[in-house]
Amino acid sequence: MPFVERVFSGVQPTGNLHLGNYLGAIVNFVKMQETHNCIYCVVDMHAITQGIDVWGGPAELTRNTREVTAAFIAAGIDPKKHIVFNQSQVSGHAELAWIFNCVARMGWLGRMTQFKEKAGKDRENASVGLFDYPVLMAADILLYRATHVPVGEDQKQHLELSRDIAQKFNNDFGDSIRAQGANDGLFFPLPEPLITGPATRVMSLRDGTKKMSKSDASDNSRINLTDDADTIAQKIRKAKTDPEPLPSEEKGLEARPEADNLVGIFAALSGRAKADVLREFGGGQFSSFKNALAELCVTKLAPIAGEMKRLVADPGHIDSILNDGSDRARALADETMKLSKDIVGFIYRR
Ligand code: AQP
Repeated sequence: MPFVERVFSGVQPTGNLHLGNYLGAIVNFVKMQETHNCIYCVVDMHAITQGIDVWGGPAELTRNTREVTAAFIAAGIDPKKHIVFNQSQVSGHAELAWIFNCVARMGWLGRMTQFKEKAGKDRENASVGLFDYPVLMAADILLYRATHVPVGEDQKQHLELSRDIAQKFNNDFGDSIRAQGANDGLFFPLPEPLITGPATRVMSLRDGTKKMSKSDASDNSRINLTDDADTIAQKIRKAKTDPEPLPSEEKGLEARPEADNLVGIFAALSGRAKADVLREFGGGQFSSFKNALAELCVTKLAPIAGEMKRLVADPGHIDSILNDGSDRARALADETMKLSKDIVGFIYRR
């Protein structure tokens, strides 16, 4: 069965969006619009998998859902040509996740490093939802039979699990799928991760070995998309570096994670190669490079922050975008759910 190429990806409304989310995911979301039909989802059901202290409670979830939607649009996603919606408005995500819960194996989920990191030592106290997060993610993607998923490097393992689930479903229900007329027995595509660009893993400004993250206790570890110019400049000035000047060649960044990260951010924001950035700044002190980086960050992020502010001031408009996107997503999802129910053998009102 040839699959129509379709892009799906999501972002959790769990707090301040940061430069890592922007460079690792949203920039690629914008680019993919030129070549594919795209579905971009604010994954509010994923957001509640951690403790309420992490996602902030109902009012915060609503506010963050609108803010992520605003970030998508401010960054250049067109919600009329493509689909922008919030996950909880389309019940197919939860329904397909249940079927996949019965396809995925405990051992597969037990190997997920993100669960181990997020649950920490107190695994007994982690929510069942946090453990099951990658199954819901597989359902998000496969509900639209999406073929391509732009994500940051940290999501690679979850994407591999989505492929395993799709493959096992196709195998387990092969006869039923063939009986439906799909003679090669493939109902779900094996979605391909698109982990591209020079900043697939943006690291913390305080520790070049840790990824930049919304949940880091230190706000100085990340540049938030809504930070003002002074805050951005201050965070970059304070960013951890080492005492050596910048190298003139990329090889010189090896074993210097903080320098490598800052050069990578500069390269990604300016659309230049790291080697090119080092040709300009190599041999110089960090202070002048940091000034140029701060200026670049402000130039690129200030218009997005300004537009986000304008958009969130009108929640009714954002909600109408999400409602319209959800209606269009639901039409596609319902189709997949009907076929999936036929394949599994569930009776439903036709
Ligand atoms: N540091 C990063 N570098 C590159 N890409 C990143 N992404 C996240 N952090 C980085 C990518 O952003 C997309 C949306 O991420 P998410 O909000 O759905 O999930 P997350 O990984 O939980 O984000 P955070 O910011 O790291 O949150 P916490 O602190 O909760 O762990 C994904 O494509 C992700 O790869």
